[in-house]
Amino acid sequence: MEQTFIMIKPDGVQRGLVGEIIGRFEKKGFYLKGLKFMTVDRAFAEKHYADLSAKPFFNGLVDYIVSGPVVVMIWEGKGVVSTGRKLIGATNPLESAPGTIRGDYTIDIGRNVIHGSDSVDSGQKEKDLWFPEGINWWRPSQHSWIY
Ligand code: 3AN
Repeated sequence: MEQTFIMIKPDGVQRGLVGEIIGRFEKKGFYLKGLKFMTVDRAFAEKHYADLSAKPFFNGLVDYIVSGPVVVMIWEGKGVVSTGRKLIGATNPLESAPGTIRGDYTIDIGRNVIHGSDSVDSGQKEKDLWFPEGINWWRPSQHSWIY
């Protein structure tokens, strides 16, 4: 079953959006498979955003991610990578549709509340980076109410 890595960024935590964001993924029908509340250092944030290291906003992005605790999660379900990104909305909150998380709760691309993996492959890599200890073992197929 497909999995994705989702991070509620420091502004999402500080603005009290954790429950709202988790609720949107739960109500859609995805399964929460891993969850941690943690603070990371610059080296770790730089590793997570390594693909963006040449961008002019890279240092500011790292400052932002290390500025406070984040909530990191693994969500599982059919099409969770692309549908998760639809729930999140476009990168620039001024372009994210109302009804999406970014569309409803943020206006600044540099404070856009949440991260979601952009492919199944990067989801796997981000899971390995953020959850080196592994995640919970339970499977949706043990239950019948969604699948
Ligand atoms: P997404 O998070 O929607 O996949 P990416 O991967 O292009 O978007 O960008 C990663 C993160 O970098 C964004 N979530 C945002 O916090 C930050 N970012 C992207 N573009 C800019 C920008 N032009 N100025 C400041 N921060 C940016």
